[in-house]
Amino acid sequence: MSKSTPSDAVVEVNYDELIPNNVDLANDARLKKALEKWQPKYIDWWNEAGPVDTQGFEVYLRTAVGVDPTGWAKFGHVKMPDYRWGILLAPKEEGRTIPFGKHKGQPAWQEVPGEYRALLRRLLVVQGDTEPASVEQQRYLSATAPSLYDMRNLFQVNVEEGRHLWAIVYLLVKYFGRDGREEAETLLERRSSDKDKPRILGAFNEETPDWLSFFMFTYFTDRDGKMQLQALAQSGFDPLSRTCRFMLTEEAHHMFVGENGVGRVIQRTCEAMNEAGISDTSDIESVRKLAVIDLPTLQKKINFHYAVTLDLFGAEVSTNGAAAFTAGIKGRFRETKLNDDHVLTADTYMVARVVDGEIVEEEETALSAINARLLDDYIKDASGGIDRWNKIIRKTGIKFEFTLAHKGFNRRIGEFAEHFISPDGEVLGEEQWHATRDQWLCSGIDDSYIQSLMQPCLKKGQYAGWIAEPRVGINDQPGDFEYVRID
Ligand code: BYC
Ligand code: FE
Ligand code: FE
Repeated sequence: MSKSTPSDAVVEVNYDELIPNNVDLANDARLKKALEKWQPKYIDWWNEAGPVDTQGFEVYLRTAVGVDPTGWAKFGHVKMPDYRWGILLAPKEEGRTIPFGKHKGQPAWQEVPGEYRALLRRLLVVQGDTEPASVEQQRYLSATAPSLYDMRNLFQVNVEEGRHLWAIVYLLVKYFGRDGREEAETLLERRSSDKDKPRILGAFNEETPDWLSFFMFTYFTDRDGKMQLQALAQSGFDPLSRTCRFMLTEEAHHMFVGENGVGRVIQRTCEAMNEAGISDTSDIESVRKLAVIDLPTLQKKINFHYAVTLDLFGAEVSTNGAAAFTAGIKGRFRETKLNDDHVLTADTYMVARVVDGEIVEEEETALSAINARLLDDYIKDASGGIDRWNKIIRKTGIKFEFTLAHKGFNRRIGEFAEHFISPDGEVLGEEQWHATRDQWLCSGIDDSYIQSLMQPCLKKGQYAGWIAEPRVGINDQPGDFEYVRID
C-alpha cells in the first residue's frame, strides 16, 4: 500500500488485518466475518460510484493510524482502492455517565438499550447515508481539478467520508444484528439524486457540478456534519460517542478545504479586478471577461449552500428531536459545557416563524426546540468564515461584503418551508420572490459561466486562473509537490 516513510506516530491500529481497527476485531469472529463480507461490496461501490477514472492515481493521502491527538495520521502516496479504511474509536472514558436527558447521571450504555433501538438505528442510518452520498456527488470533479493540490484535497475528503461510512457500518453491524447488516447493505445501494433510490436528506441529492460548489459544500454542508457529530458525540450510547469523537478529528480538514478554497477564489477575483483597474463589483460583465468569478455570483453560491444546509437540521420544532434528547441519544452542541440542568423539562427556547405575514419569535419548550437550537449554533459557527472571507476582500481594497441570508431564505424544511423570504428577512409574495430570485440564486447563465471556467490544470505547482495558489502546502510540502501522480 502506502509508500510513505513510517512516522513516529503511536501505531495503535492493527494493520496486519484486512480491516485496520482499534476495536479488537480479531477477537470478535462474528463481527469480523460480517464486515469482511461487506468489504468487497464497499469496494464495488467505491469503484462504481466513487471518483471516476482514478484507479491508477497515486494520491498523497493522510491515513488514520491511531487515535493519539498528536500523531493520529501518516502521509504517503496511495492508490485509492488500496486506501486502508479503518475502524477507529476515540479512547474510552472510564466512568463516563449519560450527560443529559431522563437517564442523566446513569452509567453510559455499552449496549443498545432495547427501548431506543429503533430511534438509534434511524439516526445511524441517516448519518451513515450522508457519507457515501457526498462521495457520489463529487464523483466527476477530479476531471476538472484546478490543480493537483486541490485534486488531492478532494480525494482526501472522499476517502475520509468513506471511512465515516465504515464507522457507522461498524456500529450497525456490531450492535443491530441482522437489521444492522441489512441497513449496511442498503447504505451501498442508495445513490445521490437517483430517481428510485435517492439518498435520505435533501442536500445530499443536489449536484456538486463544479469546484466552487465543492468548496461551498465542504464549508457549509460538512459543517452540518460537524454539528450533528458533536450532538451525537454527547450520546449516552458510548460506542456512538467514541465513534463520533474520532470522526470529528477528520472533519476539521474538510471544512478547511472549503474555507480555504472559497478564500482563494475571492483572493484571485479581487487581484484580477485590481490588475484590470475595475472597482465596481456590480460590473459583472467586465469581471467575467477576466475569467474569474465575480463577487455577486459568489454571494449567490453562499446563499444556496447555506439554505440547503439549514434544511439538514430538520424542522425547528420536532418531536423526533425532543425524543432523541430525552432518551439520552442525541445531545446539544457542547452539551457538557452548557450551564443548565441538561434535562430541560422546565426550559423554553425562542423560535422564529411567520405569523400573519411577519417574522416573529415565539416561545417553545426547550425540548421541542432542540433542532432550532442546533440550527442557531450552526449559524454562529458558520458566520466565522464569512468574516474571514470579508477580510480577504478588505485587504485588497475592493469594497464588497458577503452576508449570511436570513435563516428563512429559500427553505424547504421547517417553519419557513411554505414561505417566501428574501435574504434580508422580508416576507414576500410568491410572485415577487420568483421575480427577484435570480438576484439571490444562480441562474442558468451563472451556472454555465462557472462551468466554462472548469478546465483542468494538472501541472505540478500550477493553478487554474480563477483560483489563487494556497499559501502553504499539505503537510508542509513545497509548492511544486506532486500531490497526485497520474499515469
Ligand atoms: N431532507 O422532525 P424532523 C454529514 C425528515 S451531515 C429530507 O423535521 P428530525 C456530512 C426526517 O428524516 C450530518 N428529509 O427532523 C456532511 C424525518 O423523516 P422520518 C448528517 C428530511 O428527525 C457532508 C422527517 O423529515 N447527520 O455528516 O428531528 C459530507 C421529520 O423530521 C430533512 C445527521 O443528520 C431533509 N433536509 O431531524 C458528508 C444526524 N430534514 O424519520 C457527511 C442524524 C428532516 O419521519 N440525523 N427530514 O422518515 C438526525 O439527527 C435527524 O435525522 C435530522 C432530522 C437532524 C436529519
Ligand atoms: Fe463525514
Ligand atoms: Fe466531512
